[in-house]
Amino acid sequence: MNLPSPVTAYIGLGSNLQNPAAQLECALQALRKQPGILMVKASSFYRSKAVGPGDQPDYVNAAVQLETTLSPIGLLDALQSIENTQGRVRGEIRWVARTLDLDLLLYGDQTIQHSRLQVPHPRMTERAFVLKPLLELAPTLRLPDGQALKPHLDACAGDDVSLLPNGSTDTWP
Ligand code: ROI
Repeated sequence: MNLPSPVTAYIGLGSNLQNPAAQLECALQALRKQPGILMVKASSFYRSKAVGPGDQPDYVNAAVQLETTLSPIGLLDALQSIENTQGRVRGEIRWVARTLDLDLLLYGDQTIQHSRLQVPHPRMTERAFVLKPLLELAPTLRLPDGQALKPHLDACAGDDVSLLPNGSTDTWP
């Protein structure tokens, strides 16, 4: 029997509650332990101003590149189970503060329209907090339609996203 060949996927990580940097470290550990997932590399951590309505604490954001034999929905299930384990509360209201967000950004060169999943992530090209860590991992990365991502990052360069200095999270709100 042939084994499924691994696909390269990119995940965006974000947290702005309950020690966000520790939440991201914990999620990286969980991803490393997940059957069917091989972590290739993780970006630096970035501090970013919350995008969206209301007054929220700053976020910590990062991205990872992985190889996976899971299907897109299998990978989504794995990501959601890690979010749930880390206390993510799924409510009715979008864009509220959260302990952990794991977004499937890209899955090989596939475009996916499913009731639970859209790939590429529909808002990734507008968000410096996604693009900065992602392009740190893969500076010449392109969308499945061939569009380069770097010009999108240049277009949102005014967004407040900066490298998080090591050890600076002890006093996080
Ligand atoms: N804002 C930032 N800076 N980082 C995020 O990860 C993030 N995630 C979200 C919303 C609420 C859109 N804002 C964010 O889901």
